[in-house]
Amino acid sequence: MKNLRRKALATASALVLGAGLAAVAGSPATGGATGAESTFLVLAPQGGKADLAVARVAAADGTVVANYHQIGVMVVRSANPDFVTDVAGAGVESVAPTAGLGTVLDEGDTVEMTAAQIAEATGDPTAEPLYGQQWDLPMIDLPRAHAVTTGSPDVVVGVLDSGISSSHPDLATQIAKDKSTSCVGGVVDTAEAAWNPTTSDHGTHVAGTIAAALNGVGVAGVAPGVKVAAVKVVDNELYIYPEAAVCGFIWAAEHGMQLTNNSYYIDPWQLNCRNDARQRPVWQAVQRAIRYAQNKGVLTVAAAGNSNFDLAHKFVDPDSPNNGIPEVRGVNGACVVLPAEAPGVLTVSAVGPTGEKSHYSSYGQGVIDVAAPGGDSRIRTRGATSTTADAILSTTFNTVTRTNGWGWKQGTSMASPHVAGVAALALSAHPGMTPGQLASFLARTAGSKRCPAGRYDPIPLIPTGADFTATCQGGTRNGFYGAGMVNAYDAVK
Ligand SMILES: [Ca+2]
Repeated sequence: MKNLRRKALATASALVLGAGLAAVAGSPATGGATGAESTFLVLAPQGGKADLAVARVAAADGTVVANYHQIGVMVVRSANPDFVTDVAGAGVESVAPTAGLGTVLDEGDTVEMTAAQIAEATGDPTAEPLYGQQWDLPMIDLPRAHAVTTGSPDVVVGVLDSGISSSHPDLATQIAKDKSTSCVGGVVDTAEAAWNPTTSDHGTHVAGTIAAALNGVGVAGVAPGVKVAAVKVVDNELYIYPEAAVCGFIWAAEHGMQLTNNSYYIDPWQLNCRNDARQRPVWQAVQRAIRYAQNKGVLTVAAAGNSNFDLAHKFVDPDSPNNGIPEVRGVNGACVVLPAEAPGVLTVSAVGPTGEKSHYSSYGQGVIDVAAPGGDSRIRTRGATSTTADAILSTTFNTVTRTNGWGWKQGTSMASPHVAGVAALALSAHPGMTPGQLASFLARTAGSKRCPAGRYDPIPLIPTGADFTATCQGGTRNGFYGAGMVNAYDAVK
C-alpha cells in the first residue's frame, strides 16, 4: 500500500481541456438573478454541522442540489456572480466553482466485431463463443480460478464510468439495478435511462470485463458471478466533473459496494496548478469522498493512464513549457490526480499479449501497485502491423445505432477492470477483508514480473516518430508492473 503519493497523469485530455470551460450547462436563472447558473462545491468543516453553510448558501442566492452531509460537501447551483464571496463566512470552510475542472474521458477507439465474426464464433453453445479471443483471461490464470468460484452475487462492483447498457445480452443479468444511478451533475438520478450509456460505451466495455455472463453468448467476464452497478459520472460531452465523482464515491459507499472501478482521472495537472487556490476545495471534496468510501469498506481500483508517463517523476512535466526546458511545477497536495493518487487506491498499469508493458501505459515506481492485461495492438508483432485482436475484447454499445455488440478497446482503462474483477473473486472466496487487506492480498498473490533490462522500447520497428521508450526501476516490486500481474487463481484458492 502506498501512502500519500504524489503523481500526475499527463493525459491526452490536455488537447481538449479547454472545452470543459463551456461544459457546465447554464440553465435559465430564477429568482431575479442574472446570468447563467454555475455549479459550486461548498465545504463545511469536516465533521462539523452543515446547518450554517446551508443557510449561507440560501442567503447568497444559491440552491443546494445535493448535500453530501457525510463529508460536509454540498453541490450548489447559483447565478449570483458574487456567490463565492457572498457565501464565505462562519460555517463555510471553502467554496469553489467547478467550471473548467472537468476532465475528458480518455475513451479510446472501439473496433466492433462484425455480425459475421460473431456468427462464425458461435459454433460451441456449451462455452462462451468468443472466449477463444480473450487472451487476457488465461493470462491472469482465470480458468483455474473459475473452477473454484466465478464470484458471489453478494459482491457488487461499482463501475464509475459512462453507464452500462442494461439491454446487453451479456450484461442484462449482471447489473445490480437497485444500486445503479447517474451522478452526472453531482445529483443522483436512479432512472434506468439515466445510467444507460448515451454518448460513450466505455463503461459498458469495462463492465463486461468485470462481469460479462457465462451464458453461451459473447464473452466471459473475470467475475461473472458478481454484480456490477452502473454509477454514471461521465456527461454527454465525455467530461467527468468533480461533483459527479463525489456523488459516485458516496453512492458506492452508501449502497454496500465493496469495490469501485475507476477507469478515468480527475486531472488538474494540465491546468495551471500553480494558481490552485480556486481548485483546492474541489480536490479536497473529492478526497473526502474517496476517504469516506474507503472507511465504509470500498476498495478503489484505478487506471494509471495512457501517456507512457513516469508517474514517479511527475514533478517535472516534460510537455510544459514547450521550449524544451522542463519546468518543475509548483504542485502541492491540493493538485493531486484523483482517484489514482489518493491514499489506499489500488493503481493499475497495462500489459499487452506478450505480458510486457503496453506501449501507452503510464508507470512509476511506488505508484503502480499491480499490472493486468489492457491490450497492445502494436506490441505482439513488434511494430510490423497493428493487430486489433491484441486489444481487449468485451461488450460494446454502439451509441449511434443504439445496438449492443462486442468489440476491442485497449488502455489502462481495460486493465483496471481485470483487477477489479480479480478483487471481486478474491472477496467472494475470502469475504470480510477490509479495503487495505484486499489491496495487500492482491499484491501478495500477484505474479512478480521483473523489469526489462536497459531502456524499454516496445515498438522499435514502427517509424512513427513517437517515443514509447521507458525505463523501469525497482526489483520484485517495480515501476512497470508494481507487485506483478494479478493472478485470479492465487486470489481464490
Ligand atoms: Ca457471455
